[in-house]
Amino acid sequence: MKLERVELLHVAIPLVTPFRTSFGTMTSKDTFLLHVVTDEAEGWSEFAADPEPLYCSEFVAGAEIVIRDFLLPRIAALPELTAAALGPAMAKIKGHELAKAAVETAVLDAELRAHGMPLATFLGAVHDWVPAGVSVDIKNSLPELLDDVERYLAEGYVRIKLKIEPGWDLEPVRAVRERFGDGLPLQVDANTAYTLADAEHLRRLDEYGLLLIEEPLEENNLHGHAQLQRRIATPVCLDESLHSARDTASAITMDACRVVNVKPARVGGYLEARRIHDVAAAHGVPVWCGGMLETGIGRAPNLALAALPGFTLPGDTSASSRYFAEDITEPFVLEDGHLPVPRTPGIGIDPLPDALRRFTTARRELYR
Ligand code: OSB
Ligand code: MG
Repeated sequence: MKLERVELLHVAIPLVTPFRTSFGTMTSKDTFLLHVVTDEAEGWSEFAADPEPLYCSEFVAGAEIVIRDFLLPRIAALPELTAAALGPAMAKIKGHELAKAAVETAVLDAELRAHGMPLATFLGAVHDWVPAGVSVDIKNSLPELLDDVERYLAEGYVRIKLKIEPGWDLEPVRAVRERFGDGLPLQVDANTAYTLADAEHLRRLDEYGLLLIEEPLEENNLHGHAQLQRRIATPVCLDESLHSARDTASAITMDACRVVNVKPARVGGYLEARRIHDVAAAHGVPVWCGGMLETGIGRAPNLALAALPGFTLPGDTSASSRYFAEDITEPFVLEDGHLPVPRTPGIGIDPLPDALRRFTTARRELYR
């Protein structure tokens, strides 16, 4: 393929309810889409991070500059544009996995559309439907939390994840267990809110039979997570600390990570995400697909990945209605606790022109 044009569309889509975590509160999904035009096909992707670097070091305005000034010139210089060639072409640019993932995914979408192949087929998906979990944010009160969990369970979600932070951890977990029983698949996500000094406190979560505790300690503190795992029975799962298949191999070897949250954006794209799946599967470590409150453009390819055989735990890939009253694509709808894996070429979905027009706040041509 030959790269002809790359367009960036800033979008802002209101969330149905604010989403509060240990690192901040979001009220809208405010990011950009990339639209790549080649001589053979077009592709779409969504940048996964937010306007502020609170979840990770990348952010919307910074990613636009990185893509425009450092990534696109390198891929435009390739004699033949393929998704596989992008990793090596972008490797000299340090970090910026989420920006690289946006570029790679849009090119991969175009390439697969040119070949008439669905992303699920390309990645090696073995399921047509994937079980959906839901990530429940930090609430102002326990009754509010229990109401939300009850509603999600009534909608069919098969696993609940509670966001936790110091002051909102043992009580909400105990309340959810008391109300919904020991059979409910339940896990927690701290988004780096604790330190190793909290190990004895976190050990008190052991009695609640959680599937896992996600990223309790500082980003990239693999040693600390291994130390913590020696002191608690709940399996430690890493999110923020894993940026590559190599990180994942190191973390597994150190026993810093007994479960892996795979977010393709966090690891530079779907090709590296598949390698992480392979590394974890080879070690018998379960993986699941994380989320970043994506619009349908980011959700569709995540569902393809979540259909790989090593994704043995339900992910944070919830239905569109969990996030948005109106999405930028046809919505993904929960059926019996599952979401369908897109089976048309590429990522298998396009923005709806009318919704895209209304949600777009700025449009810039990054390459021509
Ligand atoms: O840590 O998994 C996380 C949302 C934004 C940023 C980080 C995280 C999350 C979630 C929600 O937990 C996942 C989702 O429903 O998309
Ligand atoms: Mg997380």
